[in-house]
Amino acid sequence: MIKPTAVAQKKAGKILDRILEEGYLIISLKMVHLCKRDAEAFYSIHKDRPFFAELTSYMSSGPIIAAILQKNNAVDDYRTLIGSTNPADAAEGTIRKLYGTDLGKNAVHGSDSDENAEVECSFFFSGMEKMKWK
Ligand code: RTP
Ligand code: MG
Repeated sequence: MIKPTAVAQKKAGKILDRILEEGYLIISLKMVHLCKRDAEAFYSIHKDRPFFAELTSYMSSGPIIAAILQKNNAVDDYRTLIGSTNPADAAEGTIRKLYGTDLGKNAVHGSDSDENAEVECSFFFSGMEKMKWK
């Protein structure tokens, strides 16, 4: 996902371009404005964390862009590409360092495992939209 601030700041094109340059295929792509309940469902893994209310309010504050990306070792490589959760700690040249503002407004979301990637892809996209490239 490209998070609301990065979308509002018109960074989505640059972020998607970088993702493509790094060798990912975009399987599906959509812009949507999540309601609070959608954001709570998407981030239910964090429902007991102290930042859950703040996170879900923010993620429903404006449109986000959701994408399914395909690449070998995509989950690990994408997390390297985006950098640490807090942009202040992210390595130079990473997406969060370049386009993130702070811990909450950190430009992008990435799945943390193949299993969660499947769940998260299914949250946004239908079976037909999840078809892999050959
Ligand atoms: P994400 O799920 O968004 O890709 O980020 P992540 O794996 O790097 O971080 P995670 O621990 O899953 O946290 C999800 C999002 O919650 C916000 N957060 N706020 N206030 C806080 O202490 C705090 N900690 C995390 C961040 O925006 C993070 O991306
Ligand atoms: Mg996470």
